[in-house]
Amino acid sequence: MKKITKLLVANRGEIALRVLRSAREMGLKTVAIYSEADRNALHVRYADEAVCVGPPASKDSYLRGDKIIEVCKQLGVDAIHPGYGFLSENAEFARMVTEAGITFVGPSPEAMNIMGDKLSAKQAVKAYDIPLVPGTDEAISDVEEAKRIATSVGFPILIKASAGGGGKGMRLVHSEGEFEEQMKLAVSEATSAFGDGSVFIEKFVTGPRHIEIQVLGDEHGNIVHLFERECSIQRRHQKVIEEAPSSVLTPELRAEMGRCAVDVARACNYTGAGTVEFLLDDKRNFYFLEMNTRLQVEHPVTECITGLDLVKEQIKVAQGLPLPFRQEDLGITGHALELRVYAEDPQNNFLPDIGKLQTYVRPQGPGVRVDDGFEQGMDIPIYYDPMIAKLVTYGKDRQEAIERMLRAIEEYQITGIETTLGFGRYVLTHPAFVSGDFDTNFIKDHFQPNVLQQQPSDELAKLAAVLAAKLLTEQKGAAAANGSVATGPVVPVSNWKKNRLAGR
Ligand code: MV4
Repeated sequence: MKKITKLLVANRGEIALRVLRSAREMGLKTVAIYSEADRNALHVRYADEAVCVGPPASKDSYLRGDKIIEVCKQLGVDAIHPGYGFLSENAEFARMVTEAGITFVGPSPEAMNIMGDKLSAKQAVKAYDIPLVPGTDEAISDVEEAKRIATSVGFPILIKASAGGGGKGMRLVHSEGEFEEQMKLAVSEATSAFGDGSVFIEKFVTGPRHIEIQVLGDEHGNIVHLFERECSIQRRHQKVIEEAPSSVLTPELRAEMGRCAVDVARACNYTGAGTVEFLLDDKRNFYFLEMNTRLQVEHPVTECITGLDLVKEQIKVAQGLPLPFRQEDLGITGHALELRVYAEDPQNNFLPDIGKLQTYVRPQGPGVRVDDGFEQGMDIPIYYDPMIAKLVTYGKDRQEAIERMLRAIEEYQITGIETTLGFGRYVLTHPAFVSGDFDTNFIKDHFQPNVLQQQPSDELAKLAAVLAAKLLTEQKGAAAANGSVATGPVVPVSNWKKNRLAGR
């Protein structure tokens, strides 16, 4: 047992606060780190101790692994939780932490290295029966050979950088004539972006859904999955809405994808919380894409439907404890949605809109969870990700989760900056979203900035949602997005300031 008594959170913002909360519940002493831009941040105030690790830029503070380890030694910290982003998937940092005698709350550096590279991930899972997108499972360097392979796979194809991820370093090739030029570009881009020019080919799956499975492994060889998250609603590889469970998975498909996800984790002796990403095509074939070796932003929806605290599970596993449940003990209850609220202006190409949170009042009430790291009066710093909050709602079914989300958006009061709240409401009331019939092209297909300008009453929005949802329940997903919902997408912004709450 590597007993943890004092935990340092090597992160900032909402995830730092979220991790600190679970640590506190477990009776651990807590340490925050912060940059000069985050002196007044909530995570700094929440922790028992806080140490400034440098100037605002991430590379001078939150990415300074050496300084962070130094802080641990000075304060007698025995474990580091890296959150997501920053150093969370840096195998070298994990190794340095371990070598300093500190517990890294996360997988081994070896597992991170295997899964951090798409081709080595494909190689690792080869021994298992896991469906991969047709293409190459080795780096291609010879253009002529690559062209032959692409032709036999069939266009359109994607050229992907092995070291890439989250959409970085991908090139779509429609025909043989474009191939050579695109491959040269892909290799040179991968070389400059990742210092590794390895690329491979995959058949392009058109209009896929992005479905990911949460896994959890311990140091005794036990691995379970915690079901899926549907993450297809994204804009330029930035997720906007996530939900669990997905409305397209049958129990059989869920079990099959779950088994594959567990095998992917087994292929690298995974410990801790991880996520296995799949594409699901329109015929419900699924393909393993990549594994993320960290706790993800959208983990709260999984917590809602499983009743687990993933951060606590991570910390217990890091202490060497066996998982306290088996796969057959786990189940799904209810439905959860997460809306990422960004300080961005949807009317202006989602440009980050930093500034002071003049008004900041969170929604409350049944089935609402807000994970954030700000308070009224605070400035949103320009140096980091513009996400201000994750608005999570939970209900007995999908319809209740949607209704609660719409109600929560209405209650949310934010002024001083533009946010994506109204954009979220647009998506949540769109018949294609409400019906469950959407894929990763949803925003491309259904959103232009001008849709946020017409502002019918919010009652109408609710009605639209309810109508479309009813249609779904009655016709079990088959119909819906066939145009029979006349109301169309409705309503942009939070209405609170106009009249509603003031009048009550
Ligand atoms: C694909 C694909 C279609 N076919 N691979 C984008 C992020 C990275 N994790 C993988 N991505 C994709 N890989 C094949 N063979 C389409 C995407 C993709 C996508 C995937 C998940 C969520 C949103 C997406 C948006 C555009 C493209």
